[in-house]
Amino acid sequence: MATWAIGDLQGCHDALQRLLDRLRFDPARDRLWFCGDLVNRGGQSLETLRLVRSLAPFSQVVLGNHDLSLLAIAQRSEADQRKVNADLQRVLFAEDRELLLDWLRRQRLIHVDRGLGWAMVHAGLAPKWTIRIAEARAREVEERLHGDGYRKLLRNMYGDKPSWSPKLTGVDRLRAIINVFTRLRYCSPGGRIAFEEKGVPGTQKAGLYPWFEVPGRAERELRIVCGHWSTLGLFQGLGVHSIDTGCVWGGKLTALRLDSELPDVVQVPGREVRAEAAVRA
Ligand SMILES: [Mn+2]
Repeated sequence: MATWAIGDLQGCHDALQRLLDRLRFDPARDRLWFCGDLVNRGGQSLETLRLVRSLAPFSQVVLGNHDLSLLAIAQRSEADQRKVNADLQRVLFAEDRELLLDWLRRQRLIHVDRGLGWAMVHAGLAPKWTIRIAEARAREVEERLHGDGYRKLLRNMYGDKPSWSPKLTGVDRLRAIINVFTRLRYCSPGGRIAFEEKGVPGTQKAGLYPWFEVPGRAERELRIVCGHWSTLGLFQGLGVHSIDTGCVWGGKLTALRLDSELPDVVQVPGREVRAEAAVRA
């Protein structure tokens, strides 16, 4: 019995298959946690969604910004859906599109397992959020996303503002919660997200901190596994394990074992990328 968290796949089906082989993943015995961003850019988003959905009885998935973006695009006109990249179009025009997108929409923003001692989010947590507060904020979005109001939410999801504040209401509140869970890397001590900062720590503007290093941040009783920050690479510190190791950019795909005292890391080569194409967009 092993529980493995797996980093951002971004449509890299072959790398996931390599990793499952390396882990000798056995659904009768093992469990998987996927950190989100299952789709986009890797060229095999359709196959990746099919495979991860087939593993649903043995897995937990949290939503990433690219997953939500795919769900939002799927609400647009057919003409607009034809304007997105070929990798996402293969999902949008697949015969099993509704099956895959309905399943994706029903995933969560945070997964917590107190018995195991871990929580999983795609990007991060706001400075003042304990695990319990984060769960409550996530439930607000999930209720809307899993229910009849999901189309309206997806239409109004995009935008960098406002910053999270407990006083927010309506769609502004849900957008701010989504931005924290799925897009955060750096923020101010007050929790304003610096969306433009994507580099390694040390390259950010003064007054900004990686979300897990913000002075005065809340105590968190569980270890946190997350993805989203490929330039950070494999980072393990301050109770945070960040495991997006740039699979889609020709880096590695990482699995982190969660059910052992000392977390154990397994990596396989990511997507094959020609040098000139390996420029991060
Ligand atoms: Mn992401």
